[in-house]
Amino acid sequence: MTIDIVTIFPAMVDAALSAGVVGRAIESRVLDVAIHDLRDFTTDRHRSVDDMPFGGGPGMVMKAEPIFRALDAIEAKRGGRLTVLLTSPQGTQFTQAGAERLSKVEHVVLLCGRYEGVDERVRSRVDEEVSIGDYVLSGGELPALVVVDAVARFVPGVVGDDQSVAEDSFSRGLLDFPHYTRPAEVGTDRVPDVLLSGNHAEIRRWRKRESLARTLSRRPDLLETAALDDEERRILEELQKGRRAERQD
Ligand code: 4GX
Repeated sequence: MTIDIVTIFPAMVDAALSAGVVGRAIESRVLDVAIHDLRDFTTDRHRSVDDMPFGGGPGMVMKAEPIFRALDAIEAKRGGRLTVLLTSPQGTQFTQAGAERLSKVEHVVLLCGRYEGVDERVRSRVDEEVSIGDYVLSGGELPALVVVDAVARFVPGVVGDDQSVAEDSFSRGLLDFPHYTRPAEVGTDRVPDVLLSGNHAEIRRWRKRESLARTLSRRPDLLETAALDDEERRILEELQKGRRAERQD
């Protein structure tokens, strides 16, 4: 897949994309990511990307034409249909399922908004408006980076172990189980015996139970849509029974 990012802070986006598994995937050309400085698509002496809002009021609005010229250039370069995303608090919530769906799209473009937002006419070229959560940021760069990271993990070859992507807690709709590494004892705090037992069936069951217990106590909403197997359903029943008993006394 190809990802084009349009921003007024290309250095910020570039720095973030050079680290970790995503950085390695770009370097090894498993992922084709290009960063475009919106100011390169301006035509005035001051390279203006924003202007005052019609109707008055505080703040500035991103101009439509530099964005249109950037999209035209990307379209010409990619030579196929673009799927244009705008990151904004008005968008539909970005989820793990959304990340997986986007990872199958050939050409994705991320528009990073700044200021009060973009001229409304830009939306005629936007396919999806996505929000990464209900809080206000100072620009769309961090949301775009969040989208790139979550989407890239689904592209074959980006994460070393495909198994770990498939088994990722959120892909299965549950919270993760606890992890431990050496040493087996930190002060008096010991690793659960089962993890040192070598009994892999027991370990698998313990992890399922921990995942389910955490999900039940922290994110019960996830249990409505989680795809549970028979064993998980049985363990969940048990946990719920235990919690009901707890509340009785
Ligand atoms: N999840 N922001 C975008 C400017 C803006 C506003 C409207 C386009 C349309 C955000 C979020 C977020 C702040 C990024 C406003 N651009 N984006 N920016 N939360 O808060 O995605």
